[in-house]
Amino acid sequence: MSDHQPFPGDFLNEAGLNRQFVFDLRQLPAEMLEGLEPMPSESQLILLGHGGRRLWECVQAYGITGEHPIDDYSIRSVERWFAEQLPGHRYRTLFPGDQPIGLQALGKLAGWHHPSPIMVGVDREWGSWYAYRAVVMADTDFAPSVPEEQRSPCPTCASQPCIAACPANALKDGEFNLDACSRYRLLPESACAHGCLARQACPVGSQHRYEDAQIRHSYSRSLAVIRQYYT
Ligand code: B12
Ligand code: SF4
Ligand code: SF4
Repeated sequence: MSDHQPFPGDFLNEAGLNRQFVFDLRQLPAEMLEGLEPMPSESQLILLGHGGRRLWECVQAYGITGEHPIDDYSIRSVERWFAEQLPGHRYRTLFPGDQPIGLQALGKLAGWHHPSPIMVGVDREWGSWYAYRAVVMADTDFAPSVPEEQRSPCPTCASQPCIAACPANALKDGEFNLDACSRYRLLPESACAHGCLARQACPVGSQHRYEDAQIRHSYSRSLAVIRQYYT
């Protein structure tokens, strides 16, 4: 029998934070912990993500408005999770926050991130329809998670429809051309101002494709960041 405390995952699944991974701090490479300065009582790093549509439904139901509704909702959900399911435990939310954290690098260690021509990670089950929502350092004692393997669909995707679907040819030379993508997205009549045609063309996990409103919301945010880079 394990001595670890049970992981209260049902609450998170219900809240739309349905991808969860527990790292023991001592199993993480030192460079992942740089600048995070764990306190002696902190023993684990918990990575929370979402896959599919439920998170956005929860955000809408929660009625959060403002510039960062998904981040705000994720922070509140983590607060509620600790208050209701893990009373007495101490934690720090590292992301969302000001701390720079390589989420895809962390996702790689968890077996979530698999590189793809579109740069957004793509997974056999979720396709590209997942993202990283929170990273928490805590004094918990959950059983460390085991990374899932062989979940990348790209190596066996013979026709690679994502590449041909990009009107800016940003994926064509085996390297993502962020400049070509960004310039195309900024054009007045761009077909990609509020969504990515290459991402939509990927057949993997299409049943988990976000609602149009979520796609529009997220791409409007990245477009605003790109606009700042280019002005
Ligand atoms: C800066 C950033 C951007 C910048 C540029 C990326 C860049 N090359 O600098 C911009 C604003 C363009 C961007 C856009 C998007 N992003 Co972004 N972005 C980030 C952010 C905040 C930091 C990345 C970084 O600089 N890491 C540090 C450096 C040192 O790491 P790195 O190892 O050198 O680079 C890694 C990534 O940056 C990635 N990468 C490199 N170039 C590009 C280009 C793009 C477009 C993307 C998505 C990734 C990417 O490849 C490396 C693999 O590990 C991460 C969140 C995070 N904190 O990690 C999200 C993140 C990578 N973005 C994400 C997403 C979803 C998007 C968008 C699809 C959002 C949207 N719906 O509009 C768009 C892409 C659409 C498009 N074609 O424009 C997700 C990816 C989720 C996944 N499943 O993998 C992340 C992880 C955020 C999250 N909370 O989950 N993004
Ligand atoms: S279309 Fe194929 S190569 Fe492109 S992201 Fe999807 S699985 Fe990967
Ligand atoms: S947003 Fe448009 S231009 Fe950029 S990679 Fe996707 S399809 Fe290509």
